[in-house]
Amino acid sequence: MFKSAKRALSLAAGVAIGLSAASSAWSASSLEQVMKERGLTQKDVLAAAKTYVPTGGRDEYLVFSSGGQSGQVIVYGIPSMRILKYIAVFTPEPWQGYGFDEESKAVLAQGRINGKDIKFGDTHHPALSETKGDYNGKYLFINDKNNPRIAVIDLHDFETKQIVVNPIMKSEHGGAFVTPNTEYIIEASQYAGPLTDEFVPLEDFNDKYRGAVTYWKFDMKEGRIKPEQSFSIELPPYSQDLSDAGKGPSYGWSFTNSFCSERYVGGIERGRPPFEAGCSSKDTDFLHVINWKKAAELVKAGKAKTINGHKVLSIKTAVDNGILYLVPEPKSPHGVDVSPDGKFMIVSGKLDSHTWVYSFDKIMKAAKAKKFEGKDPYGIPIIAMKDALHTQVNVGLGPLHTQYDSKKCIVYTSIYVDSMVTKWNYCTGKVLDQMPIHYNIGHLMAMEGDTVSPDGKYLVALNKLAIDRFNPVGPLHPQNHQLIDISGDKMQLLYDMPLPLGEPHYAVAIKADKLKPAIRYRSGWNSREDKRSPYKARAGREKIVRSPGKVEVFGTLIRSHINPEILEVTEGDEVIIHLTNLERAQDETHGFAMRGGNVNLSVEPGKTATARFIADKAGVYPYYCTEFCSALHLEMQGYMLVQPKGYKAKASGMKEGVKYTEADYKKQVKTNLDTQAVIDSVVAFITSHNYKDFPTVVALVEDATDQLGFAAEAKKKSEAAAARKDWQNAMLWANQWWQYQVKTADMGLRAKTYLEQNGAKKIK
Ligand code: K7E
Ligand code: CUA
Repeated sequence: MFKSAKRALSLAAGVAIGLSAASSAWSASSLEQVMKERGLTQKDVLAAAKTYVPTGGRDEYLVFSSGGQSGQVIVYGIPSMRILKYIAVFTPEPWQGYGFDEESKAVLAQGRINGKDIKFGDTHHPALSETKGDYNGKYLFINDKNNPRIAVIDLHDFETKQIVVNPIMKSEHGGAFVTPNTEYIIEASQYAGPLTDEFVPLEDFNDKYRGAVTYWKFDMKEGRIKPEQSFSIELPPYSQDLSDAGKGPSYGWSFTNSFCSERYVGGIERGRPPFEAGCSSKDTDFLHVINWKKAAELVKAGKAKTINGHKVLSIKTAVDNGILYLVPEPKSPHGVDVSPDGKFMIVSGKLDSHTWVYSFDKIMKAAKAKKFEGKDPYGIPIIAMKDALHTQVNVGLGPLHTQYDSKKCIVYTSIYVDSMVTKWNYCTGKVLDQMPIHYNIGHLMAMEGDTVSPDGKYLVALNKLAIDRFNPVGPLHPQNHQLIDISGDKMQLLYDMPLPLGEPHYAVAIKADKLKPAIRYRSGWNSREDKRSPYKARAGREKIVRSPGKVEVFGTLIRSHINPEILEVTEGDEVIIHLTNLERAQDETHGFAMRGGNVNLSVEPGKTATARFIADKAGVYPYYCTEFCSALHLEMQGYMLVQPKGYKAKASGMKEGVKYTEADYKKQVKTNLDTQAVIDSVVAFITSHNYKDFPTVVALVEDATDQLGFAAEAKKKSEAAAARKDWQNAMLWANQWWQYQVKTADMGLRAKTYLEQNGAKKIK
């Protein structure tokens, strides 16, 4: 009865208290005592207080971190560093049903290469969509270094909607970076290759291998990349690296690094020194300076050639039209980061101890005056370093990436070899502070640090190694993100967070209140394509459609049953199961899993998802809901019966385990009426308070009202059966009526507790 629901709730609370009580520190009464027992210093406690988010609290920033070899995106909060989600992108991921339902299989299929399904991606650089150089909270993009691809994630539901394969690159690294209004998503190649798909021997490297930078056109309204409006610029085979887009005065331009401009091709087995020797022999490499705005006009004017169906501007066309320049940059550079005001670009050479600050203004002046120090072997004009440089600062050995503070001219550079962060001023060229990092920092990220208006506050060091920072878990270690307080003059280390999911190369942090994710889908929604599913089913309209060799189910999910519960098919049938989650309640996802065939769906409220498979072996296949959705979740089950060909069903009906009497029915009805009285008292409490001021409670009340409606329907069926003296069905429907009441009571109680804890006021 209702009491049992209450008991279950208090039981859960008891368990939670028991757990915390197990730690002796918790039971200690004073802060000093806890510090003593746990060996914490004052500094530790201060750091803890700066990161701790009390139960039920929210983080100020959300981070989207690359998931490296997992092919996913990791979402976590700052300052708490609590992981909130892994977004499946290039890789099948069962929890989200990604790569299991037919709808998401279609998304992954967009990323096929040479007709092959690619089940792995190496994600490096996430980028948030921007308007006027600021994050608008709408979309996230991320690249796949291994299989040159870019994915589009919609932040309305944190799902991957599109994957585009780069038609000319064989490898990439310099993606994804966006232009200030997300006109384009920039993707630069890494290891050079022929732009076509043919075989070309390495002996032809200088002549026939090429790099490129692709500008993917993005339609913000539709939320999709438009491949037919996208284009690339052919570049020399220089191993292009990271990119960044200009803004403000440099709007319309983009910048791409390179390494191995020596164009050295290794070959240890041929007795040649390895790549690493030949790729670092010169003192400088090249920064590519490209006018993407003019390039787009040239493409429109028909100046591009077509390779693999994709528009490509040749080096010659780019040079002839003054949209491509080179500037020497320190040996083996990694990041290029444009300042918030768009006037400077900071570049670091991994094999150097300096960061080099370039002035966009100086570069433009030299370009206009045609003041070049020469041309590279491909005819691209080279602007002398002295004509482009603003300043050069000694920051430590192995500088990689730079992020901007909210304070003018203040930046933070990750120093790989010396394993530290250097804080410095790029206007004066002065180093201000240095902090050791454990161990070997790669990227670093400040809050909204790559926008036109960085927030400062926190910095995260994305470290390559964890070594001894955490409890050992075998030879494969997690990665370590270290949270640093940058609000003062000196940097303060606050927290170490292990990330056990691939190598997160880069991350971006957005103010959490800029995101407006949905809590449910519109009913019958194909979330992967963002449109109403033609396969949606409504309550009471579920059906099974049969044709020769095929069974198609239009079913529903709602606490706590799957409709259909019995599915009979014939061996060899193609089975297609469309399931719609009828819930409107927040966080009432149902799953659907069946033995033996990779059948696994995640169906969030409102969603319609499809499983398709061949029932190739006769037998019995239980299926069930995989999310603990209610007290009767375990009963959210069913059977698929795969009958052998030619099977004839037995004539007799199903035998039930228990025979019910009129007394059973009456007892159940009494329980139901008692439960109703409790529900009524909860409802009275809620409606006598200003519950409409609490959106959480309004949602709970909506859900409870739905459940109560279902209860009323079951009640009717039970009473109709009782009138026929069919005590079996009367009792079963009375029980169903009670099941809905329990769900109602559960919502009601949650709403009541919420109101009590959040200071609701009595009205009238
Ligand atoms: Cu690992 Cu940007 Cu791909 Cu640097 S990247 S460290
Ligand atoms: Cu639905 Cu468990």
